[in-house]
Amino acid sequence: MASTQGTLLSEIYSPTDLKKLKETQLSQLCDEIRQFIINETSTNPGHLGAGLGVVELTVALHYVFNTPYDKLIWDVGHQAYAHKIITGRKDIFHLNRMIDGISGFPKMSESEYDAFGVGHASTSISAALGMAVSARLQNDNKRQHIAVIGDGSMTGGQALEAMNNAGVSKANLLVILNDNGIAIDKNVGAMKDYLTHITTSRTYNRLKDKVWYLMGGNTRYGTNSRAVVKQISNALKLTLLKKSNLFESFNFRYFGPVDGHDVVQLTEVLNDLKNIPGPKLLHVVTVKGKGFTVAENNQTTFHAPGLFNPQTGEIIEDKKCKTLPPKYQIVFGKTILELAELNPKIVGITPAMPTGCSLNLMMAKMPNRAFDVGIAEQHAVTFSAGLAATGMIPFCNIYSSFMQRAYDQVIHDVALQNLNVVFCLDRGGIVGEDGATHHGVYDLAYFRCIPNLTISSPMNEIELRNLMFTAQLDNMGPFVIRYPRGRGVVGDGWRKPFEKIEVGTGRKLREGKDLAILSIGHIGNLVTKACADLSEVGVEAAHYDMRFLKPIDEALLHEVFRKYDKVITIEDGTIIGGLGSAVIEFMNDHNYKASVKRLGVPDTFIEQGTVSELYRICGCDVQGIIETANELTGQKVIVPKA
Ligand SMILES: Cc1ncc(C[n+]2csc(CCOP(=O)(O)OP(=O)(O)O)c2C)c(N)n1
Repeated sequence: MASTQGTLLSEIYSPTDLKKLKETQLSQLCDEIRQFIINETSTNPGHLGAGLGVVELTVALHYVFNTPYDKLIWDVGHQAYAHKIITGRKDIFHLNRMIDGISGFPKMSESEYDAFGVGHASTSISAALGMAVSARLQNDNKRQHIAVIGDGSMTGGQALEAMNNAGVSKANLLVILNDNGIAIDKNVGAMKDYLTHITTSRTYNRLKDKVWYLMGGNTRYGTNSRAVVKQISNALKLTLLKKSNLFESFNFRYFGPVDGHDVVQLTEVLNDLKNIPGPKLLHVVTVKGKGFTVAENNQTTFHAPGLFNPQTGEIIEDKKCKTLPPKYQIVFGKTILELAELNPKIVGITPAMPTGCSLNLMMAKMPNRAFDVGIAEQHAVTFSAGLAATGMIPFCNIYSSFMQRAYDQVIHDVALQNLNVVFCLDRGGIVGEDGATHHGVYDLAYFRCIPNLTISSPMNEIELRNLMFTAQLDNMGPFVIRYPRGRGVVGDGWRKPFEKIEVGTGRKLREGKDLAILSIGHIGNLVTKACADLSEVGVEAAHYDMRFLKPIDEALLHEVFRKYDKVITIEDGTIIGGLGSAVIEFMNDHNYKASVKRLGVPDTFIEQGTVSELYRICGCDVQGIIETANELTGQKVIVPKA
């Protein structure tokens, strides 16, 4: 059920309702939206800090612009909760990120107000530019196109490619740079320094305000904003902002910085900007977590805090967690540190996810050997290639779904050069509530066709550790280790002495008689359970943990096809192109004949939900394995024990 709503918010069902409010009421509405978001996310976890930071901006945008006719495009989209609430999804917001509920990100099929589907960073300016050019080609010169992009996402290469293109397009495009000084972890790089310089340049900001005031009339920015803007812009910016204004050199008119929490001022500025044609950038300064002290003070934790107390902000930990096995990301973080202490050539790289992937542990202990390169997956891969080409052993940790960005860099810069870069793909497989934009289900298929790559996936924490150890041994070439979001299965005893795993070898975990089940990665633990359940009704299934997709263990596959004519393959990835495909290709190439059933993610986009709900949909949970085994062996269906 939805949380209680304040008096103003309870009357808002669309931007039309919002526009009925007086400017003086907007601030109260913002407070009510903020409280609503805090209450909702405290019981139904999602992204919090970024959304709290843009409440005023969101209200001002829908107040001033004529959405959905005007196109409003959010970058990443994790900050778009206020937008969803204002645009008709308030009463179903308690279903945010749930199966059959609403997506945690803007999604075109969900609402006409979601002008573009997002989830990955740095796409908003390209999409908005495309729409602006399209409007011009269709003789629609009135439509406004607004991209809202964070300072972190602005560092992504695609955002800069789009700025470069937009600057010569004369398109009617407004880029709003939402500068809160932080990505998930603190923002990094030279652009961050540059933005800090602008926002803290007291001389520039004092003079800018003075000029605007002198030219002003009704609004703080003047009745004739075009004239104002022209007069204040170049000289002031050129002389006072470091060298020149970066955005002006992209042919954008630069405005700001302005206070992103003064909703009335924002509406005035946006109204003024509406009348200025061509590409322009408004630099808005906000605070991530605004209005919720604990979130303002712990911005990384409150990016997506999980369950918390809405009054105190205290995070509500699941007491069971303390006794559960460690998350794979922690095993990665602790193991790379251990390996790096043994091998001075090892370095760590992450594109903007140090806390998410736990490279922050190494960054704290070895700041010179662990790098956060910003939201820049392509660069992260080629930067790693450069390190490897000159003798280092980079462990480049990228979430599987974000690795999609860097496909060419993996082929062209690493595999073709046969460099010993170790790719640790975190969040491989179905990730749950983040949904279709974030599932890491394509990697096994998209990597399998690349020469020189070793592709592996551990079934538990010990295998992850040993694969990491193996990957840094001499001349291993490009080496992929793919593991899921969430926890392992071994628990306390995971930190065993390192052991080399022979590349290309799988393991037989269970002998069988009636059929064989071949798995890769953590999903193999479901097979263990399914085999035990099947055995109880007299079906004996062999279980092979293939461990390597490439090179695949051919000796093991010969054994499987010599012994069994009923085979199931299972993977937490697309059915097309992964383990199942590899096994069928092998069977065909060696003239074996068997009934092979492939379980995995079907050829459709899987939306949000819990991992177990989504596994059920894909038919690759314990029940799905048992049903498939029954189908192959002609046994009666049994219901697996919970
Ligand atoms: C291509 C890609 N890489 C990484 C991420 C993970 N990610 C989600 S939000 C975020 C930080 C974005 O920072 P910023 O643009 O400054 O927005 P803020 O959260 O501060 O509002 C990152 C790195 C992503 N969504 N897409």
